[in-house]
Amino acid sequence: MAGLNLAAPSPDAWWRNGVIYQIYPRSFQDANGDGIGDLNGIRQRLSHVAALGVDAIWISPFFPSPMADFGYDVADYCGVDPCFGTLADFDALVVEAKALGLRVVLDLVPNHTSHRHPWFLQSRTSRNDPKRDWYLWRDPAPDGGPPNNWLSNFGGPAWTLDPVTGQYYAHMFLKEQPDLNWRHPDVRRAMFDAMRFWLRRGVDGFRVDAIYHLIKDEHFRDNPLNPAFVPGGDPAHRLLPRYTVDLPEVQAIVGEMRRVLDEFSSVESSRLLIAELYLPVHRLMNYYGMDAAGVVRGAQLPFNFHLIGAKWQARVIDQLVREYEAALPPGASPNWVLGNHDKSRIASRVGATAARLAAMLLLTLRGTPTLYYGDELGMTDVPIPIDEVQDPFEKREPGRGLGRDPERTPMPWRSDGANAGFTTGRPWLPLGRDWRALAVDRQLADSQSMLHLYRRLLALRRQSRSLHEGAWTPLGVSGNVLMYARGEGSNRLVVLLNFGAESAAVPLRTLRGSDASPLHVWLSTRQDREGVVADSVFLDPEEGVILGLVARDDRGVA
Ligand code: TEU
Ligand code: CA
Repeated sequence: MAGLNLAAPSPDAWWRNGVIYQIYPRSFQDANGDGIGDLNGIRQRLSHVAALGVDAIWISPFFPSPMADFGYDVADYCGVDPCFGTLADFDALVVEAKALGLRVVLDLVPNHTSHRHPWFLQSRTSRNDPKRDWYLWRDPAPDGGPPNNWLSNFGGPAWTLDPVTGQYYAHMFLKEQPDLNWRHPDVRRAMFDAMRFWLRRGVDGFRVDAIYHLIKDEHFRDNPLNPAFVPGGDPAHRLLPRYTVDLPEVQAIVGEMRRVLDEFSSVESSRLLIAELYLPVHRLMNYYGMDAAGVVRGAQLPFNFHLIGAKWQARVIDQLVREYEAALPPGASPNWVLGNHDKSRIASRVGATAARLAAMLLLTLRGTPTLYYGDELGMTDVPIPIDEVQDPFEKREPGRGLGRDPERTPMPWRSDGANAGFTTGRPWLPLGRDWRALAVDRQLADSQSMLHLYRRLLALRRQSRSLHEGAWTPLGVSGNVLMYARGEGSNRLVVLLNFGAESAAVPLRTLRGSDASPLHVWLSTRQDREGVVADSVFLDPEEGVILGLVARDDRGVA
């Protein structure tokens, strides 16, 4: 039993070493044949998620919505859109998820509501309406145009003139998504009550959408020009979002949200706050909300999206992980993300073989990984014919590669039949051409599939204390091979990731330090090659391996 290395993590920190799986509900499983995934579909597929070996699901919005932004335009924070099911379906989903050991995290969209939300309908009726100040209304500029130069993330101005009262309202996204005024105490109260509604129903936390936008400059100053803007790029990047993003007051709100979650936390189980923020590493750190005693009072997981934009080179990733690890305040937990419903899929960004390497990277870094549904199958971005485009961003800025439909296509479950077992009807977005080869049933039958690699990696992470909570120690870069260790002493694991298109040899003496014993291959991304390595590790192009001092067989359980 040498090297046996199992430990129960501290009970309040399920999320600290847990793995989160993001479900985009429209595209996961359709249970009623209308071509749109739904809550009952998720229920049918929970066993897939549990067998994968993750700890929690985060479900993108399923609340009543006109679907201008596919649910990120909420018309009722305390309900279920009929296209996704009912509140009873949701309650059943929670019960069934818990029974399988899965936590449930919801998507909270507090920055804006739908333009059809009763709050906005009331707010727009008159300048004196009690709900007027729940949103951001301003007079036109002297020329009748928008009050300032702020831009919508989806192209065009962040202001729309409402003829009813002759004022403009602000929207960081679509005009169908008016921004709430988070300086108004009643807005905060209303949103916190919506959180409590779901917490009482047993949810384990929230991923909070666009959280860094919550507060805008109170003087409504113009944003400065972005000197690095390249014409033809994302039009929202023409300006630097100085007065619309990451204002210091946001952090106080994050603290308030956390206190709402803590009302429902217990020693056995803390409720989780995940903050969606695209920010440089040093600015992310503020969102932990460390207090003087070194306790996280803000978001436990301010999303770290840096792997999404990083250049796919060992040296770049090495630098990124070092910078991020070094920036973490003591007591704060790291987290990593490869993709989500807004970004090109990892397998399309780096290629099919390197996507296996990316899986090993994601699941062997320290902290909490978030997986995007379908990445465990190696799904790629699916080109969408122009007449089938759904995403409003693509419709507003067509043909520029900004649209998000390609990474939101239906999950292929079965290689037989017409629509991959996703729906008996017509899927709301087309399946990728490779859906038969990618289907879950096919991959289950192939021990070398991406799905089995994900399962093995997740199983290893669960079994190995070094992997799920051990220290991360950089071992440098050799050529295009990224090298790091997890854990200490005889339990230490070494991870070698060959980012290069050439094979590589890594001499063991560069890894082992003073320890002279041979290393054992625990897992490779390319083939079954468990065995002893005595001198050098030879890596195929884009191969990753996990090595241990002690052979798996000698370790008893792990
Ligand atoms: O995305 C918000 C967000 O921050 C991104 O759109 C961001 O501006 C961009 O990706 C930076 O590169 C969230 C949701 O994830 C997205 O699906 C919604 O459309 C949006 O908010 C509005 O709710
Ligand atoms: Ca459906």
